[in-house]
Amino acid sequence: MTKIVNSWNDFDPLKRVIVGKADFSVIPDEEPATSEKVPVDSEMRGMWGPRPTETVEKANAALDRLAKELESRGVIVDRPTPIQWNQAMGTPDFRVPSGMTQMPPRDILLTMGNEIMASANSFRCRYFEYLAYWPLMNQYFEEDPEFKWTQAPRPRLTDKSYKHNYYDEQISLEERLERTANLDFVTTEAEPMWDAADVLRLGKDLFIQHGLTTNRKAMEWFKRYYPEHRIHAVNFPGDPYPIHIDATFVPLRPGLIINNPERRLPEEQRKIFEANDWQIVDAAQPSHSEPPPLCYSSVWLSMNCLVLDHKNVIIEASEVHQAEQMEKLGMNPIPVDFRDAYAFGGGLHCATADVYREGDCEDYFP
Ligand code: DAV
Repeated sequence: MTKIVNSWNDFDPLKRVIVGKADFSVIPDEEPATSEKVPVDSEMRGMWGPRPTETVEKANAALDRLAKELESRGVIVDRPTPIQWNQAMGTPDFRVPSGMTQMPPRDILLTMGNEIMASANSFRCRYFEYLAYWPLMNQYFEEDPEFKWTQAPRPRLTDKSYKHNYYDEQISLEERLERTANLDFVTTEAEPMWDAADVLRLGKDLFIQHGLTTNRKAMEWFKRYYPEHRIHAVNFPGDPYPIHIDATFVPLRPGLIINNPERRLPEEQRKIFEANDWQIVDAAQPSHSEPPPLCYSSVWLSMNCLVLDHKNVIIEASEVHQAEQMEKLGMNPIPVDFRDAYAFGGGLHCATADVYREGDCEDYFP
């Protein structure tokens, strides 16, 4: 029996990680929570169904490249068990024509020390995604006597969980930004809802983005579930589609965070970092002006890197400006050709979930 699960942040030495798989991925039909995520000018509007096979194969090749790079550096890589998402699913409260994917494990799994918790996602099409990770969770459970296998309270995702007609008319970018500034999102406060990728772990402190995928009630739930931790709700007024914190606010090592220059953390929320001598640096510009086809995410996946330790960081091979900045910041960027996986839910950080990093739960903001 060995210790398999341990991770308190995104930068201590990575020893074991889950890398997603693109098999059976579906572009989900619109539902109350998802249509808001699809930009109006996107070619994805109104489309749903299995993703083209060729794109799935290319995404899997990119994910395999990442896995190989990690293994060559001594990191153990675990993979989920793909599920056929192209089938109708339902609960007593809702029905959906399909699931979505098991690509971005970061959205589903939150590792807190020796615990891995499946999140309370707001997309109905992602309700059963955790099942793709259950074989791994069961394995960790059998092999690691201290592993805590947890599931956050399952949201019911009835119609009460969403603001309907929230985006009925095509609203302007300005209006979207105004709504972000006013913390007015498509999800209601009917029940706690959160995506694990909205949670930034820095030891004793959790910085959680309040946005389209995580509501305020989730913050309250975190406070009660982790009474030993400090929970900080953060928001980034420059983001018209605030989903997930990992293309917005990305720690590289203790004391250093890169921040999306279009989505800067408000002055008030910067204080805790400044008071503890943390440096917040504007991230370099992305290399691309558009995301790849059929992609939900923005070009800022450029900063969605996977930190291996306080020096080494995997970044997307085409993101040369980000690489240059990493070097200037004293990091060693390791390029992996990964853009073919972007459309399946995100970049290098999204595509992974921590299993083991060396190190304990530190107090960086005493
Ligand atoms: O900038 O589109 C992407 C994060 C996906 N997990 C963005 C956020």
